[in-house]
Amino acid sequence: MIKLYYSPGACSLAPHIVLEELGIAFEPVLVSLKDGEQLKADFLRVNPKARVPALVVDGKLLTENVAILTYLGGGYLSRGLWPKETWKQAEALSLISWLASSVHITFAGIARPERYTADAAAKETVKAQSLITLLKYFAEIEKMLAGKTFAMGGQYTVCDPYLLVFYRWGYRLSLDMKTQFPNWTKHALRVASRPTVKRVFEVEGIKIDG
Ligand SMILES: N[C@@H](CCC(=O)N[C@@H](CS)C(=O)NCC(=O)O)C(=O)O
Repeated sequence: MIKLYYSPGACSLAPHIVLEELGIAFEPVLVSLKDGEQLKADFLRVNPKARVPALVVDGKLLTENVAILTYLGGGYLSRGLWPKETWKQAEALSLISWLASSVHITFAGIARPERYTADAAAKETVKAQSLITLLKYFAEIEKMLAGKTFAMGGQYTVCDPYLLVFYRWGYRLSLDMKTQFPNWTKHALRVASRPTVKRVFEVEGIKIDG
């Protein structure tokens, strides 16, 4: 029995899409971050870290996108969402680790500057500097996707829905994603056009740009 605790449009969107894509039985469980449900006792009993995604497999908890995506991709290798060759696997791991430890964290500097400083003026500095850093990372993603169908080349992998999470968040920051990041936009539209992704967007009540 697999349960995925998610919040609409949060980084849990990546494993949500992957689970749908794998075609295995799972139960999506809504934890609304905007309503602060991650801090309520019911969810803290599941994940004391108070974050989504939380994947529960046969009663055992797995947190962290890098671990969850690796488990789902590698654990269901025959479904084709994880490279088969060791070098390619390491490359996929390298990408999702960078997304989690650099790109995601930089968003936190913009949306949650209080994690880095209690000083009101310094918060504005953290936000401004984080945006500069984020744009640098977005430019790297844009370059990486040039001439590619998917992040790993021809194969659609768990990396692609994870990239889609941050593409959508670009709109939240009112970035002109289409003009500034045309390669990434093509990639995001390609991923979003998959029937599995459409179904998950519907369940989460989200769109590619909002
Ligand atoms: N490193 C974790 C980050 C998880 C995380 O920060 N999730 C966010 C949603 S994108 C969350 O649950 N935030 C709730 C909060 O900060 O209170 C991962 O990659 O899984």
